[in-house]
Amino acid sequence: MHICRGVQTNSAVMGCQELEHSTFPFLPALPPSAERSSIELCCSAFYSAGREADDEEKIMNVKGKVILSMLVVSTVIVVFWEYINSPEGSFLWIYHSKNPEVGDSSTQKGWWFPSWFNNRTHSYPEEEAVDKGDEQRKENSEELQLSDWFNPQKRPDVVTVTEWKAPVVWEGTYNKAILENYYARQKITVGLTVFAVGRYIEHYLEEFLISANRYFMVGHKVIFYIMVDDVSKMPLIELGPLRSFKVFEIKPEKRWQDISMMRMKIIGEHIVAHIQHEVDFLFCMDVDQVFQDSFGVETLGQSVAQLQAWWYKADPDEFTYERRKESAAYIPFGEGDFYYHAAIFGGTPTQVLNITQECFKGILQDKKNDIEAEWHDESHLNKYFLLNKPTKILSPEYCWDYHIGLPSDIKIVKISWQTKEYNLVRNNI
Ligand code: 5GW
Ligand code: MN
Repeated sequence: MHICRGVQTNSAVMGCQELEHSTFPFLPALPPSAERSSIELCCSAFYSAGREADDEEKIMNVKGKVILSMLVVSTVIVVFWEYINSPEGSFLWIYHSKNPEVGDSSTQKGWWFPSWFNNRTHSYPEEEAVDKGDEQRKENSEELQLSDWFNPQKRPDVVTVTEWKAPVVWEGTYNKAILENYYARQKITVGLTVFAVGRYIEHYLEEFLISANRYFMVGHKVIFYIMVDDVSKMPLIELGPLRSFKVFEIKPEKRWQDISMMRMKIIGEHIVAHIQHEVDFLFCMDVDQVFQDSFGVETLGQSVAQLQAWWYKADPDEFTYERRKESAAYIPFGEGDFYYHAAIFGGTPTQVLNITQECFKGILQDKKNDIEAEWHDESHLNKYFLLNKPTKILSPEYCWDYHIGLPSDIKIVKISWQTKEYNLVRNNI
């Protein structure tokens, strides 16, 4: 099973080609005129046979017609067979074979985007209880259940399952071998977006990419999407064989708050324009951090949130959520599950698109109302995940700040924060 992008489109095109190839080669032999010309040749050689030859010509004509109608019938059967075996069971695949150009048009999104994602046979091992209605998934014998790879009892010291039954992935809770085997068979591609604007390029980007090359989704195809304001400053980095990168130049925002917030808009645009066709899962990360250890397939899921290292033990009423009612990011006291860190979030391209679009809507609404959430995009992300619960949560081991120290909860640090040198990196703005 291959959860490849555009499977739908490819199989539709192939279906079309196979059909043409199976019928077309017979066509030159088909036309009655061709039959007749061979019969005429025959007649000129044996004209003395006269009437008999005439009869024979009629018989041959009938034969030709029979062969022709058999071919028509078989063509109809082949077309019908393709029809009932096409994934949609519909002639719509003819339209799917056109690769639609992606733009801002929401009407276009409306008809092809959902069908493309809904028709995959891929299942998400963290979602045993969720999404049971999908017949295709049930039929899939390869389906991996949460209990196949996740054992929350291995870490009784920490919260490993949320109220909505999503796993919180801590070191020791997951079976790496089973997960690796499962995702290797699916030949997944994982994307990773990272922004580096202004001094963040020379300060953080190289270390981030070198470490990501070494530790992010080792053994799987990875595409780094690197957004910079000055392509000429891109560090030269040699990537491993399964890794590639795409660099995009973005225009810098005037206000620093906007650099961070505009990421939501830009990520969404890139998902729609190309990322959705290129990857099965996507992560979005801050650049001011470094991979320290394996950040692997145990982190993959439909929508993935990161616990903020400073707050993972705190009471929700202490969280630095946006507390002003006027903001779209408002979360009242008494509500909230966790404080999520905007430095890492991810999921399937559709889910990440939804995350970024909803957060950006909140940001725009706040701008209209002349208010800015306390922690900018992070406040909006926390509001989003309160309303749309993540299907998987990563423990603070996945994004640790060594300034906290190293409590016994933290077994293996997978990514660590860079020291905040705001005076060095932000004084340009
Ligand atoms: C600059 C000044 C203030 C806040 C952010 C920036 C900034 C952020 C910038 O000048 N250039 C830049 O590329 N960024 C991107 O936004 C980086 O990917 C960065 O990791 C991300 C979030 O900004 P951070 O990391 O400074 O925010 P915190 O919440 O980690 O302190
Ligand atoms: Mn950061």
